[in-house]
Amino acid sequence: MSRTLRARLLAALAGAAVALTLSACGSAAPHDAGAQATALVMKDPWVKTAESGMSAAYGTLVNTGGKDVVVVSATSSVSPVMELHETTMVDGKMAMQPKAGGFTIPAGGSHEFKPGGDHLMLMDVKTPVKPGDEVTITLTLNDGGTMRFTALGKDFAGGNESYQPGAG
Ligand SMILES: [Cu+2]
Repeated sequence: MSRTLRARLLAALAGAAVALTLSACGSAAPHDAGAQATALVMKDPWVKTAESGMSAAYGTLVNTGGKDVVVVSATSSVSPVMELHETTMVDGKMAMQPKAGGFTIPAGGSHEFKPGGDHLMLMDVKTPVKPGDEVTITLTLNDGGTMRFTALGKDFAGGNESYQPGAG
């Protein structure tokens, strides 16, 4: 390879690197309020079937972005009132209570919602949730953005921890 050709090749590669850097910056433009919201992906979301009353939604929330995201509230098509719950031991029994401050999904990390652990609580189911039903759930994030996903209705016998309103 001639010296001139090598110099040209290097210059071309450097140019490509600059172009990549520019486009990466462009996608994170500050005026794009939806940028952070789209960094969250809910994997395998499902909601426990229920005729009425309380139920819960589960799944794994993945943060593909470079910033921590805090989920501060939730609402759904079948139960407008929802709470963010954690499960703890109270007097030797599993009990759930609102999670103070919401759930932080670390940058590049994930947070699992599962029976017996953290979950998205449907406080008052108005429309019965049957197996296979699609329930739209909207999460509100600490930056004011929202993130929406569809959870599938699924029969499940567990996740009946007693509720400790306002505990902790
Ligand atoms: Cu709960």
